[in-house]
Amino acid sequence: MVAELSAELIGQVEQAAQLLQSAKRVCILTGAGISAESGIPTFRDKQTGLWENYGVEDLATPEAFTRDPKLVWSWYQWRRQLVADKAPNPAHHALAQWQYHAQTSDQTVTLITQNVDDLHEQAGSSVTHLHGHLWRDRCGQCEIPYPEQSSAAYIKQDTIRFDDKLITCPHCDGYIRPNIVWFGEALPVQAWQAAEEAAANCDVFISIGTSSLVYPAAGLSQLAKQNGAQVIEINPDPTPDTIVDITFAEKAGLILPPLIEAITDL
Ligand code: BV8
Ligand code: ZN
Repeated sequence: MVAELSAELIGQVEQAAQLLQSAKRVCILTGAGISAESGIPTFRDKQTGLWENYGVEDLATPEAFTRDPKLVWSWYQWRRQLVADKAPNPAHHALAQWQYHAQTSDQTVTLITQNVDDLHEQAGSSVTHLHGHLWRDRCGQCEIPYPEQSSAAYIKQDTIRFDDKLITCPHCDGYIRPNIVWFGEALPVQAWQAAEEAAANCDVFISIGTSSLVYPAAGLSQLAKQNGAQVIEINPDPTPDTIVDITFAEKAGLILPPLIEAITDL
């Protein structure tokens, strides 16, 4: 893996590995960019096909669902179909390997994601979802999980349907919607508290594959910095996150495997 890196990048990986190896608490925040190499388009990518004339902000809001539930539900069914056959990439696997290695060390590696796909779980990571789960539904009115048994441990129902027929809640006359945090909606309290605690108390904060544009998630690196953490960013494109100490302007799938190898081998 390291063979693909330039001498400069190898030096940066070694510098970051030294920092991370001695860190007691690490907080990682991932965004859509970590799933890009698995073939899942990011939010920055232009929408395609049927959806090319819609912006995420036109569809991922409670107002859009109230106005046109069928349109919004169809968009999520289309996204589920798009994501269903995608697999974790080397970046997901590297993070899961690091968490596994940390179990027998005195290091805590907390993974927080903005993503609604389950590729971190598929790679074996334990992860906190700030913006919900693409594979979970709930009633848009009484908020009961649908189907009810899916509210327990995270299971990806094998009986996922992709048709875009609206489903009415068995308990009230509300429509079933994805259990996802839309723009203008509050984040799940426990998930947000876990993210704030991890960011405020970490020695190193790593931001991977996020444009750092959406709040409150985008404020976590600032919170970490204010509490004395070093901040590392892995993103091929520049972001407005100006408090970064080490920037890898590269793809996560290229940087994370050698970085985790360097940390766990040290
Ligand atoms: C809230 C689920 C308050 C949906 C998402 C006006 C009205 C209301 C609210 C607001 C407002 N103005 C501002 C706000 C706040 C708003 C916000 O921040 N808006 C933005 C647009 C300014 N935030 C909210 O509304 C949040 N809620 O504030 O509630 C409240 C409080 C109490 C009570 C009631 C209300 C909720 C925000 C969550 C929205 N849901 N996702 C779905 O998936 O359908 S957001 C969605 O976009 C993602 O989850 C993520 O969080 C966000 C940004 O996406 P990224 O993950 O960063 O992906 P992106 O495509 O942007 O970037 C990818 C990056 O990867 C790029 O930089 C690229 O260069 C890089 N990359 C590409 N390839 C690779 C790579 N990196 C590494 N390796 C690669 N190979
Ligand atoms: Zn209901």
